[in-house]
Amino acid sequence: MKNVVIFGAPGSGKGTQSENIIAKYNFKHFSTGDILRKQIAEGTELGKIAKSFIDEGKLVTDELIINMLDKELESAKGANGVIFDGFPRTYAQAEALKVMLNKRGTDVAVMLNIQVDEPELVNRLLERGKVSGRSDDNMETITKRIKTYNEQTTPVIDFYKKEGTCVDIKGVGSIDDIFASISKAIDSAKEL
Ligand code: B4P
Repeated sequence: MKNVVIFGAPGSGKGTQSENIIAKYNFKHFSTGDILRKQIAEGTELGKIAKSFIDEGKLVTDELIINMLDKELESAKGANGVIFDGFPRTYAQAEALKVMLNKRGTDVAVMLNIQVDEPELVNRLLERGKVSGRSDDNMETITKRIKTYNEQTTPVIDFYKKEGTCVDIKGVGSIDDIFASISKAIDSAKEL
């Protein structure tokens, strides 16, 4: 089994490249952003709480996210691999993911650190905002999301560097070229 963490700033292409990974490797996909947006659309209690954080460009609390993912992980039994998209987003989430996977006899095989400069991130998210209808794809919230990423999410890179599983991926260029680098990193990662 290969557990893949796809990591990067908002708009770095995590969702886009996850679709390519699913098409090629048939891995199970957990996008915490997608799960939260589904909860919001269904008007659940979790969705109501999550919306207030997301619209402010803030992270939903670690406790809510970790409990949510621990439950979702039950459906990954027997999968060839799992993509964690948008999770972990804090050091505490990275530690919790290791515990969750270790108790199931596995671990993260590779962390793909997709690197994109800030002006390009802003451009992409503003473009997406024209069609996505997402309440967080506007200039004010995008600026807050990037600040949150720089302050709270970048320490996750150190976690995986220490684990020896972080692979830097140049995230600017054609989607196919970026995916070629990602495939190489996944193919080189050890099955766990
Ligand atoms: P997410 O849904 O994870 O969203 P994201 O980071 O904005 O998007 P992503 O990087 O997937 O970008 P995409 O591929 O679409 O999170 C939303 C919110 O949920 C967070 O802000 C937070 O509040 C909350 N949340 C989620 N997970 C959480 C957690 N673990 N803990 C706490 N809170 C959490 O790409 C963007 C655009 O770029 C697309 O339009 C795409 O077409 C384009 N694009 C992609 N690759 C390109 C390329 N190579 N060239 C040009 N354009 C490209």
